[in-house]
This record gives sequence, C-alpha cells and structure tokens, in this order.
Amino acid sequence: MIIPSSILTLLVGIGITLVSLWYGQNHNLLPVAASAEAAEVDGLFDLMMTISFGLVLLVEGVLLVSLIKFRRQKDDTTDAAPIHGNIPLEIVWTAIPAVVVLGIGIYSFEIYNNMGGLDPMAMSQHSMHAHSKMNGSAMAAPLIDDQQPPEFTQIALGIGASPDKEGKVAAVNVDVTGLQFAWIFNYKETGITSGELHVPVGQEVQLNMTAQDVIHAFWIPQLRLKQDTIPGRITELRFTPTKVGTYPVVCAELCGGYHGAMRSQMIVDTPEDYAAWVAENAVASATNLQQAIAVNPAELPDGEFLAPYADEMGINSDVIGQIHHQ
Ligand SMILES: [Cu+2]
Repeated sequence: MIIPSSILTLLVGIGITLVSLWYGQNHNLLPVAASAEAAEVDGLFDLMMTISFGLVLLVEGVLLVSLIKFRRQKDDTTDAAPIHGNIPLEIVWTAIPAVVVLGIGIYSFEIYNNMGGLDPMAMSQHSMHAHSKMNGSAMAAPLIDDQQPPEFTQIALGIGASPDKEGKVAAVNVDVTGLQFAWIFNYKETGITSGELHVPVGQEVQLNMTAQDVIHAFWIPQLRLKQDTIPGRITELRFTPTKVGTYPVVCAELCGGYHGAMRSQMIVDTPEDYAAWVAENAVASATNLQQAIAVNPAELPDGEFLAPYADEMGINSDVIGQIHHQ
C-alpha cells in the first residue's frame, strides 16, 4: 500500500501538533506559581514551549529522515544535484517565524501591561516630581543629584499597579534594600526591620527597592518576578501572593565575591500568622526600646530614669522631678 505524500505530511503535521500541545502543558519546568500574576507569565511560557517543541520535532525529524533516506548508496560516487535555492520555500520559512515572533511579542506586551509594567506613575508624587523636573525629555539620563532629597531621583522602574488597581495604595508596603550581601526589609507602617520578607496571603504587596552599593537583582522565581535594585534609584515590584509557603529570595545579579550567598526568604503567611509576626516584631524593632537598651541607667538623672515607671509607682512626673539623689 502506498500512502500519497500529501496525506502522510498532513498526518505527521497533526502528530507533531498534538505532541507539542501536550508537551506545552506538561513540561514541568517551572516551580510552583505563588502569585496572581504568575498564571499569565506561565501561559506565555507554555505557549513558547509548545511552539519551540513543535519546531524541535519538525527540524530534528526532517534531519533524521534525511540522514536515513538520502544517505549515500553503495558504490555511488557521483556528486549530488546542484541546488541554488528555492524562493517560495525561503519566503515561507521567513514569513512563519516572523508571524510567530510578532504574535509572541504582542502577547507578552499585553501580559506586561496587565501586570503593571507600564505604570510610570505608580510611584505617585515621587515619580511625578522627577517627571515634571525633567520635562519628560531625558528618560535615559540618570537623575542622581546629591543636593536633592532622594525622592527627586526616583522614576518608577519595574512592575507597578496593574491597570485596574492604578491609583490605589497596596495593602502592604515594604522598603527593600539590597547590599553586599544581604536583603533588608523595612515595614513603613509598623517600623519593623527584618532580614526576611513576611507578607500576608491574598493581599497586594508593594516593594520599593533600592541598593546601597552596587546593582543587585531581586528575584523570587515562584512569583515569576525579577527586578534590579539600583543605587540612587527606586525600583518597584507589586504583586499579590496567593499561596501560603516559604519561597527563596535570590540575588540574580553578580554583585561581588559572596553574590551566591545573597539569599533570603519570603514567607507568605495566613492573615493570622502575619498579624502575629507583626505584633512580635513591632516590639522588637521599636526605636524607644533600642534606646533603652543602649542607655546606661546609672548615667541618667533620677527623674529621667524613673519616668517610665511613674505609673507603676502611682506618682506623676512632677513628683519624680523633685526626687534628689541622696
Ligand atoms: Cu547581590
């Protein structure tokens, strides 16, 4: 039985398509997706895996078939037929990749926009100061100026508010500093300083990031987010964690001798655990407590030393002021 080659080509094409579609959904190459934004990134990645795997099967398949079918026959010492080119074929194999690349480009741009990558005003007044100062003309020029407060050097870079959340403040705001070789997290609302990032599940988080020394890159694979941190500039990441768990925070920019050890953790807590962590650490980070630890009570005048205990002693500060050292 001889199958016409056009039908054979069709069958092979259907086979490659089905296998590629299956592989695109079952490649298992990505870690768990722990943010609302990750699903869209994964959709793009799956699509690219589908197309790439199809191309691998097609190219390698043709190669293998050619190796076997067109191999040199025994005692055949003649030259092969000289072929200079095939214009229609070249047009086809240029046009198809062009359409594919253009399609992926538009699709990824759309995802970038949905995630908040095109939100230049996300830094509110900070970035607006910077924008109005520079008149919108010199986006590429660094705006480092030691005479100005740091706010004036800030232009939003990174992933900001998605279009539906524009103008809204995130539920949790954390200042992130990258330095050789650690990450430091400052919680503005509670004054907590931590070496680990704690966030509540299901609430929007905004990270305002900078670097102290050299460029670092803040990367959490499970969020599908990565952003450089730059000395003298603020960059941002905004996301909503969706899965309780512990995820690595990795520096993804070669930043010095111990770059490989520049790691921390993001702990996504249940709301109750997060509240408990805040309560515990707000005490530990309270500034007045640090002062109390640093001060030697013996060097304080009696009045100042006793002032915090006035209530317990049942007297007021005026009385304490009248106490004299014997
Ligand atoms: Cu680093």
